[in-house]
Amino acid sequence: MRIAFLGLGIMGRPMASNLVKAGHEVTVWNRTAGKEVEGARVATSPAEAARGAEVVWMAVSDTKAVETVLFGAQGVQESLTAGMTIVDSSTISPSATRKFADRLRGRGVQYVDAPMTGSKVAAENGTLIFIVGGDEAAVEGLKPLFAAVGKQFFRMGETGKGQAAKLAMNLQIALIYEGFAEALTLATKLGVDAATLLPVIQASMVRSGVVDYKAPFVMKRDFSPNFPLRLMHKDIRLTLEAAKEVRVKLPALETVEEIYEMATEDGHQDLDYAATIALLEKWAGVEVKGASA
Ligand code: NA7
Repeated sequence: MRIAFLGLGIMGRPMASNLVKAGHEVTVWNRTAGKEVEGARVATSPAEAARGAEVVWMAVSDTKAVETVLFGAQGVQESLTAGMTIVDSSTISPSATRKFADRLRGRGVQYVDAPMTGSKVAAENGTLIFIVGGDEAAVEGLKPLFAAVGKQFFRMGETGKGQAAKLAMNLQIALIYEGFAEALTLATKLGVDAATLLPVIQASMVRSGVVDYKAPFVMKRDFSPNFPLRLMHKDIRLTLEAAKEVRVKLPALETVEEIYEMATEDGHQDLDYAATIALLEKWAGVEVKGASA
């Protein structure tokens, strides 16, 4: 397929690369020039990248970025053709997604929101999971592309529901990690080493995918960004906004949002969200020690 891939960040670049490896004809664009993908053509604007594409796939930071890429100067909307499918794998507002789709309705294009779960490593290995909203036939047509960059996709319903479900997923990731980080901090302060506690966690019902994934990084104190704190913070805020729109109260997430706010004030925004533990450690006056630390 002819694909325009817009946004070559931590997630987008390996995704575009896997699409090339799967034999697709890929044109890439990134806001800041200089990022390339081997085997892909480079365009100088979203409009240029989208010209003649069957699928336009976005993986950019936030709602504003998606709006700019679609509707800004030299945006995708200048190159729409009937039959084109626009796929958005950024995590953005569900209600804004529906508005963007409405603005493009009537131009003969399909709009599919396909945010993903799995971070940098899954993007590199092609094992992402896509949480999808959009017309059933359009989603079906994307199957070979999802297979090239991911291991599974789940259709949640019409456009916007992929984003809604994604926020429900990240809410849990943020809260589960917060629980893990608080437990390690308290245990350390009470004199129990994290390295001693971890096997108990892993043997018990507390074990989770989040803990499996994050524990080795925490134990090595490797907070290089797999999923940057600033992006998890963005998702937490999006979740709270979406909840407010439907008058749902999320007290635990509201508290965790404050922790991300303070971690940002401490300058941790570009580290992995696992670095929120540093704030808990600062308050407790301890440092969680790993097995070999
Ligand atoms: P990164 O690594 O922070 O990359 C973000 C990308 O978005 C990067 O290509 C940016 O271009 C691009 N970006 C940011 N703002 C804009 C605007 N205003 N216009 C166009 N392009 C923009 O994020 P990830 O790859 O980890 O994540 C991408 C999405 O997937 C995000 O929603 C996550 O929550 C999930 P730059 O290189 O800075 O010029």
